[in-house]
Amino acid sequence: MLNQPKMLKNIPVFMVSLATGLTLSGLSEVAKAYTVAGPNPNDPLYLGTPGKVVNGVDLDGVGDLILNGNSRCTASRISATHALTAGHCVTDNFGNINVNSATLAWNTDDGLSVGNVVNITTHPLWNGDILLGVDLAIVELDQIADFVPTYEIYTGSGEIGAISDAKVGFGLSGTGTTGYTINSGTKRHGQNVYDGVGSDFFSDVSANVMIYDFDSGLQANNTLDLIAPGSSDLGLGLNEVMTGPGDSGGSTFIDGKIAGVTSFSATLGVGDSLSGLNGSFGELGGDVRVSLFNDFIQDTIGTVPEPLTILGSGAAIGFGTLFKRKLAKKSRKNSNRLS
Ligand SMILES: [Ca+2]
Ligand SMILES: [Ca+2]
Ligand SMILES: [Ca+2]
Repeated sequence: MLNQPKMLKNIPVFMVSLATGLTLSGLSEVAKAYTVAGPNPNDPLYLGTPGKVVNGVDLDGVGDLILNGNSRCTASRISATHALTAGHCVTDNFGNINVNSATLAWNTDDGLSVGNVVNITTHPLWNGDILLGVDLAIVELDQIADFVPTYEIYTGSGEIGAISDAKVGFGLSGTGTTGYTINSGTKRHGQNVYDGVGSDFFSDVSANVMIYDFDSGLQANNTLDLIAPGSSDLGLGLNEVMTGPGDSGGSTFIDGKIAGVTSFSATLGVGDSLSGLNGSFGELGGDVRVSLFNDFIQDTIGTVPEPLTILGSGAAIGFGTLFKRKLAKKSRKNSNRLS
């Protein structure tokens, strides 16, 4: 059942965007996985085996998110009970939460941790439009084992041009030559470089999105450089990866922290080594720039003060806190508790 994950229940038909207008409108929200630059996706170089640490990042905190028993995304632990993923993993094309049940599993060198999702919160501005760069959701679990690593959110501003520590996900895999040909469900990782933000390249993509290309090492597939000369390098050799269906929601780490959440991939009319959207060399990827949304994330995972702690603090403070809690509740209308 999980061998052919339908990443998004309603994957729109991908529309090739014309290089002339340089827009990405109509592009499908694609899912993600890792297609790798090297000849063998099962090379240990790419496998996120339990206990693996890459460039200082313990990959064990990146988990396998199964939705409604029939689709897959990736999510990373960010608190005692929360994990960060992509909004489109848990909603329809209009941003409405459509998950009835979900589990999140971490297979670590200390053991297996599996929890049930009990609450889902999407970013208040998430409406299904991936080009806005607010494709974020936080899932709350009934339990997460203590041994699962918890990641911090990157809050710097040095993402563009930085070589990621790792991009991680459980999606379809393959090579840059073949595109994705291998089932999802295996954790893989690799690297890429954010060449710019969406608005640097496309008139209809937000600066909240960070864009990168899947380099083969040949200028012919250096897509971002082809459409914006001087903007992009020839890649990282065997370490270069692109996402595929199932990688959505996965993390890209910079300075050991979560800097990007996998949101979509795209193919233009230029640079793509294998026609169509299939994870081949020359395709583009878009990640949510997480540093811009730290307030939303901290608000969502933060603990609400218990009534007992305000009892002795005086009526005025108690009243103010109550008011704040009401506001907080109101602003979380995109939050769904699963039964
Ligand atoms: Ca690249
Ligand atoms: Ca490039
Ligand atoms: Ca392609």
